[in-house]
Amino acid sequence: MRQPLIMGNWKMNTSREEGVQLAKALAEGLGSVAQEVAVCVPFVYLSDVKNALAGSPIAVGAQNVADQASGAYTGEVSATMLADCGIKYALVGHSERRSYYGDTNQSVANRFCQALKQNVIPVLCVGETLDEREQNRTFQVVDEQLDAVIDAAGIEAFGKAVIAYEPVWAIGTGKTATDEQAQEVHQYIRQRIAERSAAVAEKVQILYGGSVKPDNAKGLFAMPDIDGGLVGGASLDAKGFLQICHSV
Ligand code: G2H
Repeated sequence: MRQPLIMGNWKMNTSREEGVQLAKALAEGLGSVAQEVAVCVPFVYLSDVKNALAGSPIAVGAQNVADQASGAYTGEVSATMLADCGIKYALVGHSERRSYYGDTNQSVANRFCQALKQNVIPVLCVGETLDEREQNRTFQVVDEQLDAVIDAAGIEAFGKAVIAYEPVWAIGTGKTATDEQAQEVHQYIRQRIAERSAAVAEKVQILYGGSVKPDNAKGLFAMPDIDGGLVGGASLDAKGFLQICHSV
C-alpha cells in the first residue's frame, strides 16, 4: 500500500512572515494524519518555514535544485545545500521551469540525479500541453520526459522518488483534468515503470497536479493510481489546503 502524499507548491508567493504564519497554521490545524504532507517553498524561506514546522510531521521541499554539484553556477542552489538545511524534497522539471526557464529533459534528469545523490527526494513533474493533448501526443510526451530520467538515473531510482503528473493545460487555469483523464495517464505512467520493474511501479507515489481544490480533491484522490496531489494556488490558503490534506 502506497502512503498518500499531499504537497503544496507555494511558487513565488508569500512574504517571509506570511510563509511562517501559513506554516504554523498548517502545523496547528493538521492533527494526526496517516498521509504525508509537505510544502515546497521559495529557497530564501526554506529554513524559516522548516523552523516554523519543527515538531510537526509536515516536511519541507524546494521548488528546484541545481543540475550541477557545486562550483561557478551563479544563482543556483545545490542538492548538497538543500540537504544541509534538512530539506526533504525538491521539485524537478515543473512545467513553469520547463517553459519559462529552459529546463530540458536532460537538465531535469541531471537535477533529479543531483537530488538523489544527496538523499533529497526528487519530485519529477511531467505533463503535456493542450496542443500536445489535442494532437494525441500525451503519452509520447510523458514517455520522453520519463525516459530521459530513467536513462540517466536507472529505474531503481524511482523507488526513492516521486512523480507528479501535471497536465500543463490544467495548471493555474481552473481547468482540472477529470478524475478519469488523470487516472488514465497515472495508470499509463505506472505501467511504463512496471515494464522495467513491477516492484518499483508498485511503490512509486504518483501525484496529480493542476488546479487541485478542496472541491475536486476527493474524486481525484479516490482513483487507484493517484497517490495524492501537488497543489499550487490552493496551498496558499491554510483552511483550503488542510481540507485537501483530509480528502485522501
Ligand atoms: C501546478 C500546480 C502546482 P495549481 O503548477 O504545482 O499549481 O494547483 O495552481 O494549478
